[in-house]
Amino acid sequence: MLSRLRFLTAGESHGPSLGVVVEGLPAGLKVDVAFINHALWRRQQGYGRGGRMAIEKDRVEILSGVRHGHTLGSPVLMLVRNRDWENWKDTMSVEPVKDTSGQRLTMPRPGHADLAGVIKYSHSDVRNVLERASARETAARVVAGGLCALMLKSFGIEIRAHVVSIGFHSIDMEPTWDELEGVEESPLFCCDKRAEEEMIEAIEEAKAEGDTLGGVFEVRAKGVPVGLGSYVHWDRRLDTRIAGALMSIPAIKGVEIGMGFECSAFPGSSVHDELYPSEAGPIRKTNRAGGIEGGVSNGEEIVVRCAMKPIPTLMKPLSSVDLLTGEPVSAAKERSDVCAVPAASVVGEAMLAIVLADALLEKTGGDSMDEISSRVEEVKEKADALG
Ligand code: EPS
Repeated sequence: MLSRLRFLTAGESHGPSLGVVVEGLPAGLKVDVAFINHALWRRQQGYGRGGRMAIEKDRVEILSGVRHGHTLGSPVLMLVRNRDWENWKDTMSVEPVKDTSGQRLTMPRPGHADLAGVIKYSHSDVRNVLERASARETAARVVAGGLCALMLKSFGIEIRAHVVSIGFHSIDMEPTWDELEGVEESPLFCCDKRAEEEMIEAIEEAKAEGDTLGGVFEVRAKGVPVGLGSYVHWDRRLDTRIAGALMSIPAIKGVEIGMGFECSAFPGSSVHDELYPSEAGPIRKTNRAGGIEGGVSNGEEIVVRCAMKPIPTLMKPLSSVDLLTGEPVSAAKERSDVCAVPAASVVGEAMLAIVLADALLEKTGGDSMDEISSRVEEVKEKADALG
């Protein structure tokens, strides 16, 4: 899916740390650690988060690939330590422990990777699955995405996300780019105060009932030059790559770009973004395509929405089957979040940043920021020359 960048995360939810290696970034990128830590902080926020977030204070540690504040072009290895590891040293011990039979989890949670995971890897303990399937892994993605976002930012490309709905409660507006600034000050990263109040109430109700809630978040990118992605092959289309990357976020069940599913109900005259002449070349007055036409970025804001299912760990557990006895039981109860849609929106930003950084590198080539910089200017000038 990625053509110039590679990244690989590692780590279990209650192990010593999460790690990520990012490879393919140009040399000379200024690394703003505070920017990455701020993204990590935002991922921990959001009304409806559980007890774990009170324990963790996620911070990036850079172990390679950066010298004197700039990337070297070599693989960047980064860690986020799990503070909760202190409480899990025996359960998650790397060394063999004497008798683990008493600790074994055998009640898979419907909707989680638990059952398919134990069958796939021949595990006898659901913990061997859930530790890696946990959305804690997304902290490592936020770190990788933070580096990519820094590269994009230096070429004038910015990414912002916000929450569109929680359960049945949706915002009643289409926020402008500027209205998304500072959205993190809202406890739900939501621009619409009325909807935010309803969402908070819904989360409180779900919590009281031992239930969980999903929702929809939107991620946008501004300043993306024309021509990222391609219409010539299915796997080089920008929309293919964005949809795949966003779909890879745990609990995401749907991804749409621009008008998305809604465009299937309307005639072409109400869906396509008409072109008008201007001094700056052809312009559009609408952006129903969400910044991508024919698999290629068209210079408008990229707009992606993701539907997140409710978290499958319920305090009022669903029915399950004990894998030891085959008898009906209640699913395992792990400490969890009631709603993590705001957190997922930050992961959405990270995944979009990774895809766009990769597509920009593919378009502009270059081993160093200097080389890429002049190519980015050329690409932008070409679009401007139509004016
Ligand atoms: C998460 C950490 C986890 C969960 C959550 C995401 O911590 P713990 O398991 O110790 O409570 O809060 O994971 C899930 C919701 C899940 O389904 O796995 C995090 O850091 O984002």
